[in-house]
Amino acid sequence: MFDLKDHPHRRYNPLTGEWVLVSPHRTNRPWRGQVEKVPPEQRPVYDPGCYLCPGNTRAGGIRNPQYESTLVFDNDFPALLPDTPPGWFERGGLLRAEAQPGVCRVVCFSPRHDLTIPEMETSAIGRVVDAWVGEYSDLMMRPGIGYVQIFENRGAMMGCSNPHPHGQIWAPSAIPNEVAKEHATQQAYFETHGRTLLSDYVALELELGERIVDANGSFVVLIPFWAVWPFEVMIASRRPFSGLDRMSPQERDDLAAVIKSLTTRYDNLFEVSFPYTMGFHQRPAGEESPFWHFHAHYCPPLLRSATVRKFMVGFEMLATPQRDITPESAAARLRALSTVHYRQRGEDNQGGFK
Ligand code: H2U
Ligand code: ZN
Repeated sequence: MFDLKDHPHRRYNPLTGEWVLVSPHRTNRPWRGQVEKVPPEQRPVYDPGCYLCPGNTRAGGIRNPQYESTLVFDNDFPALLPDTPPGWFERGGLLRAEAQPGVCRVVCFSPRHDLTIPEMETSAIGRVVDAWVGEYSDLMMRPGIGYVQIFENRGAMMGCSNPHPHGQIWAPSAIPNEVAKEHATQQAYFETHGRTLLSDYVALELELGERIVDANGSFVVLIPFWAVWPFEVMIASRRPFSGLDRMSPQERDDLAAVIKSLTTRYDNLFEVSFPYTMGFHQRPAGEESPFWHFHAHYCPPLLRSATVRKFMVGFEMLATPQRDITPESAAARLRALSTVHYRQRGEDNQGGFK
């Protein structure tokens, strides 16, 4: 009699080995509350006070070039420093520390201060993908780098300090926690089944259909069965390749296309520039890992409107994350949304800048 649609249950995340509590009975009624809208923010194409705009001076005195598509530079306030001396600390087996050399980079997605990823043309997003590919390939080859984490924090709600479209790359010497979990689970799955965990997962989701948001020839966009955030999404490649550097030209174009359509749906959901943290998970530096299956995670905090967010507090912080809205209903909502951006509707301009 147990029904995923009605009864409180926990769902297993095979990538992390962790569980999420789902309470669907709390949202069986449609939401009737008010949906607040926030007035659209008007930003200039160029902001003389922005440290990411072309030609402006950053902290530390370096002047940005008049770049035309993307700009990548070493973070002027890096959390990791390349020349950190190796070393470790240990007391009684309980106090352990290890030096962490590494590199932090900033990636500007566009010279335009006023754009966001969904408002850029697919070809311009393709050049952002090229920048990510270049950085991943380059940093993976540097001695002492263990992992290259590419990510974007979007929106003030996610702690992003500047609306100019940009992301970051942190490349530490050790494999970070979340990646280490996925490394172990994917390796174990591959050893048992001879296929990557995500190829089998994606095939299952395509068969069931209810959590699929979008797909093209190379990528599938879905809300994972075990998603924690209300509109958390995974973009997974159809072909099991291990990192950005292994993409074909077609896969590069198809990745840009799903990034544009997903972020457009996100913005259209509450007609607001949708905040999120996104990032790629891919093979760490070192030996080839056939079990690693390239994917992106998008974790947006919003729950019901432009201003009502989900908090990870209480039970979730101390015990297990919990959600009310099911991944299936969240996927149905995202799937139903237009892939024409709400700010570009009614205009001839279909794609934004370049
Ligand atoms: P966030 O707003 O997503 O935190 O990104 C801004 C990054 O840009 C942040 O990591 C860096 C900050 O250290 N930065 C520079 O490298 N140079 C500057 O002149 C200002 C900010
Ligand atoms: Zn992952």
